Amino acid sequence: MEKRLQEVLEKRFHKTLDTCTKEELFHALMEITKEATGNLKRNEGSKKLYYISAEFLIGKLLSNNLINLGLYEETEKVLKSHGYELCEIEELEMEPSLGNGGLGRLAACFLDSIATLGLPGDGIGLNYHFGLFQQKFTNHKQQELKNPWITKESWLNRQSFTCKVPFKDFTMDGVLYDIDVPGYDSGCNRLHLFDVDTIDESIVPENSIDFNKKKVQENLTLFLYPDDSDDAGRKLRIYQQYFMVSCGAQLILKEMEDAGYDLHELNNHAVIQINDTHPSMVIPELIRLLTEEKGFTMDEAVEVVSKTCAYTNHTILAEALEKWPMEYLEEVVPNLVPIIKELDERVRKTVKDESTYIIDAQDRVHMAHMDIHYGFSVNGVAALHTEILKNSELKNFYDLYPERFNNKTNGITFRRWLMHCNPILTRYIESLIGNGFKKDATELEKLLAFENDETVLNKLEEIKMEKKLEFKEYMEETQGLTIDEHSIIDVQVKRLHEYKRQQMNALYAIYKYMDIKAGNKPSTPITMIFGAKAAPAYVIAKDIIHLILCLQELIEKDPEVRPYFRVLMIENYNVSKAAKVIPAANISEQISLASKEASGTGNMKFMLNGALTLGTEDGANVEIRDLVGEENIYIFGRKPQDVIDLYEAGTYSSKEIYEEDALIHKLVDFITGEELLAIGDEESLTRLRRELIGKDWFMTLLDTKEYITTKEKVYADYEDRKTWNKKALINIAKAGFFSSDRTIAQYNEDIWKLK
Ligand code: 26Q
Repeated sequence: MEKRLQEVLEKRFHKTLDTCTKEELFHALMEITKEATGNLKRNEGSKKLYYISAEFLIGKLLSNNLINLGLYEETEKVLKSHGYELCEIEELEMEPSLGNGGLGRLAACFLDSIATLGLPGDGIGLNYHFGLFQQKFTNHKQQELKNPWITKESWLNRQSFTCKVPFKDFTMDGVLYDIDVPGYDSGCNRLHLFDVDTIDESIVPENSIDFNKKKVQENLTLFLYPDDSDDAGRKLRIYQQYFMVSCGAQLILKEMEDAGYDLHELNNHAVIQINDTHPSMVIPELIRLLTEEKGFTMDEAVEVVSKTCAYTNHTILAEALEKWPMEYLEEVVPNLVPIIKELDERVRKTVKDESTYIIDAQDRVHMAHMDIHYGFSVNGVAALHTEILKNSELKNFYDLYPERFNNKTNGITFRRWLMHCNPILTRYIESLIGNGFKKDATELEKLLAFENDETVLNKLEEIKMEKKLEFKEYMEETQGLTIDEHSIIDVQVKRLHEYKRQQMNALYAIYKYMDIKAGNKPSTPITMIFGAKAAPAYVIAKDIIHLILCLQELIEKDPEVRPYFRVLMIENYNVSKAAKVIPAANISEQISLASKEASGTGNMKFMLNGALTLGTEDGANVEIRDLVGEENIYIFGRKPQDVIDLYEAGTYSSKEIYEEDALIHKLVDFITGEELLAIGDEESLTRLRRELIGKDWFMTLLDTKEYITTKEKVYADYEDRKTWNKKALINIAKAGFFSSDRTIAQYNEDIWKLK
């Protein structure tokens, strides 16, 4: 590595390891890493997976690629001997923000595991120039800025493949950029990101995310759409989706033909995993290409496409299920309209249940319905989620096609979420149980042999302290906030959404603030940390951020409370910040309204790094509980079935709770009390308080009391550090199940069957 680094530095910059700048060093390292990845063998076989997704939240790549290539430690040593730290070089890399949250990050973890397991499988997505917006806090509010991440030299490799995508009044030329995906000690796959050469980045002003939505040729791949985006952007979203699937479908067919396969046997050589409904138009697009360009009859095309496509559902929120007005499709993708109508007709001929039709009475196209009728597999992302799909949300489909439904509980790549983000813990685990867990994560269970070993438990606590200190330094440098490393670090980081109930955590903060003001000081100080982006058009979500930032300001300025209790918000929460805060956490907040969080994956990352979960009976929390046992997790709140019944009955009234419960009344009123109004914006805080009392669609007030008592118990339990550390050890030991290597092995075994 040293020799090669010196060569590259000399050739490119006429510098040496001792004279180069950090930027030059970063570029040299990127070049060497790309070269090493390029030399890996491609994973190959007679059947290939295409994982098609509007989001791939891959994060920074330098360190992870070095780890997977087996070059990390050597590189670290070489740099150290010349006075550099690899982690400071890593800071110079821009983070691609090609995803919103869980779904996008899952796709990235999957790519890592697919390559690691040696399976031939590529990702297909879009190359958004500004990704998701960048978040800045101004006047205690979220401000959105563009987030350029593509530098002159980057991980993107331009390819020669091009294709034409026909829209209504014009055709666009798709171009392709690939990012190599090296597996851990394995071969290599690719992430294909499609783009257009006519994009004009200059139409977006500085400090803004506004642009002319009508100029599709210039704006198509500028931004990733945040969920719940405004109506004006919805058509553009269809343009993006169609562009992605048409380019993807053309690439797939070309690869199949180049390999000499008969397209009538497409399903024997390709499987397409549709990541939520965002890429669903790949089904009618493939049918269009096969019938219009490859001489297929409609019957032949429908049959082979149905045997090739599989669909993953990531949400049970009705409002998040995509239903596009036919009118929009006619305006954007008229080529697909007759095909979608034909697919709907075929359903109508054989199925009585109107609720499963693709086109509904309001002439809206239900993307998920198309996926289920014309795909061979439907999966949920955690055991509970899949059961809810089968028994309520998609019951009518389950009755039709029970054999298509299956569960694939999500997972995370341990290369990023243990080895990279927590090398000291990784090394310590290795010293205890050897390095077999790096290839087989279930070997972490060997740690259970040490559950009563005080030396080991103390060492785990020391490692946590070290990660807290690193995080403290980072927060000081980036946001000027000095964290008390001796405090309990209690973290809720995830997209902001009412169903995830950051507002309930904020109500707890109000409770604690008042309690301390009343003279009850906690024995160990508490630091509550939030990190979340809100969709720019999601008003209440932004109000919740405002509330949290106002609480932060109130407490930071209060010398009576600040030494004991603080509320801090991480600005622009993203993958790299996740990798910094998660290893420092003692408590993992997973407090969604039961039945609403399909799985969650942050919960798995915290557990793996020795934090204890404070959560509801939701998503993968249920499986975490089953693995670690009731005594090693804190579960509270209304049960999923109760919540489903409450919605069904329509009897939930937050107003009643507010009026009958004096404590809740006080907490909710504090939102518009004089302390916060002196800091924040009256309109925003009033709207939030009114929402909580008048609607509270995600039932915050239902669980608030039990949340407060449970959280008090968690904090009290922290005082018995030995028992706490034992619980942490058991969480780490039981995390092996949540390796995405396991998830991918199951996808392959049950769905993909790659050869
Ligand atoms: C839809 C229409 C228009 C614009 C945007 C969207 C849109 C964008 C993103 C809808 C949904 C998303 C993202 C969903 C998501 O991240 N779901 C999460 O997926 C994770 C991986 O399976 C789960 O762990 C989480 O529980 C689930 O919320």
